[in-house]
Amino acid sequence: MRCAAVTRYRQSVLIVALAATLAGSTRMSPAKPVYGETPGPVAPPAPVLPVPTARQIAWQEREFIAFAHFGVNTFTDREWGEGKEDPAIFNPTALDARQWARTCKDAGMKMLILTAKHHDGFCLWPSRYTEHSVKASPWRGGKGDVVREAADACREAGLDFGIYLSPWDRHEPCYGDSPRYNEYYMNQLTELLTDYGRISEVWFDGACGEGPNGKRQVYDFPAYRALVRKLQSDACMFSDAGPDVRWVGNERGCASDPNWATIDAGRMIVGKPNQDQTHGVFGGPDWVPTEVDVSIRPGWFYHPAEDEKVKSLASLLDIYYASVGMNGVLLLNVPPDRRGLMHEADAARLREFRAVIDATFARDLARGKPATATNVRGGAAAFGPEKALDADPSTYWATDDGVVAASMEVDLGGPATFDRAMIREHTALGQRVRAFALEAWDGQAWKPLGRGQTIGYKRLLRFPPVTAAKVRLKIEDARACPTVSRLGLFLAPEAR
Ligand code: FUL
Repeated sequence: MRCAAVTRYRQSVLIVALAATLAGSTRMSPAKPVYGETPGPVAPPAPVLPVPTARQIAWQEREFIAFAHFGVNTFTDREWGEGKEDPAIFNPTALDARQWARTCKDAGMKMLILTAKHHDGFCLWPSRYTEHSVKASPWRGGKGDVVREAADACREAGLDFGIYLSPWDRHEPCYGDSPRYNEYYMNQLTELLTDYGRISEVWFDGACGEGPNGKRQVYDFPAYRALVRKLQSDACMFSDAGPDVRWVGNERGCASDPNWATIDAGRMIVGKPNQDQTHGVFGGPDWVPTEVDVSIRPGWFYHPAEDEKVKSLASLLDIYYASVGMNGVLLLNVPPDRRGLMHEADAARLREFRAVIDATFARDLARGKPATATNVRGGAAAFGPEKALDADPSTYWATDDGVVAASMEVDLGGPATFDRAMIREHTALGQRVRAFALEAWDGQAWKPLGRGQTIGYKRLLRFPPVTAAKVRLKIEDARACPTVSRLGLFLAPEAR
């Protein structure tokens, strides 16, 4: 539904732009309209390429998603299995995928990505292409299918579902015989992409620990990608190099400023992360935004010894502001334990986290306030600064073509206290802003609250509580006229 709406929106943007261009060419004197009047349609800014696809927009709008690392490692207390594990050890005593879905849903996550196969090669579904799977385990008498239970539970809870299928496989004998293993891998992908309903993300892990004397497998990524596109055209593919979503370059849970949604994909190689992972490339030719993967515990898999080491609330909040608040999507791993449940300690921490995020962003002190701007596109109310303060995410403040530095000022109608700001660009028309600053009027002068390079889909700023009656957003530089769809001001519960 959402994808169709986005496509329709794009079509209407193009039609409006075309109509306005034709109308403009016959106009005798293009007198500048006075802001607030209705001088006829003003064309929206032309897109600045590249722009996100509908599937990438849907992915970014999820903002916060879950990873579930689960498999033989859960039972051996390891992070990387060797591929020699006896399937008999896989025997969760109380597996309940609905509890996973509930835990994720309550945390405000929008999708769950399950490790259908990790590097050890053990498959959580009864693949027809190997015996090394749940069907050789005692769990559910060898008739179980974790992928099925997880996919069904997610669908029932209204969560999207994604799969992680490790290319590196330490069990499969044909690994290293490149054509044969590529066929094996694609057969498994086909099973996962045809038998489990809608798959919204496919995670291609670049890790390989074979070492200099290990097996050499040349992965056929172009063929893998074509297969995903053919079987699940809405699915986003993650890897170091995209094509839809890129790794952020660390597993600490932070993107850094700048974090451009664009890269030069031709320079990226899966398994060989480079500097572009972290920052992207401003004005790069390919739209491949960052997914920030991090675990709620030190390890990716469940280890009983880490029950006391679940990340603190403060650390999860830092991660949130450095990922969702830095133009990324947060992929937080919550590993099911040996019972087959997400652990109580993790679930409790997620509830605390959600409560703080909800309370922080419940009341936007700038919503609906009057605003002025140094430049408004065509002087048209449709592109006025109030559009960054309304409840409609599809409207935005925009300037005239060529105006890449401008500011908007919000009148809060009296002193208001806040310590968080949310700024967003209308990224359906491309990521434009390259430098901005936020300031508050203290009665005598403008005082800096924060500045940065990246805004993108969403930028969150944290600063000590400030009381002010006016706030100014300065766009200092942009690739093309800026499109600001949101300026929000909030007070976190910690400061109330
Ligand atoms: C890495 C893997 O080696 C880890 O085990 C984990 O799956 C992480 C998300 O990606 O590359």
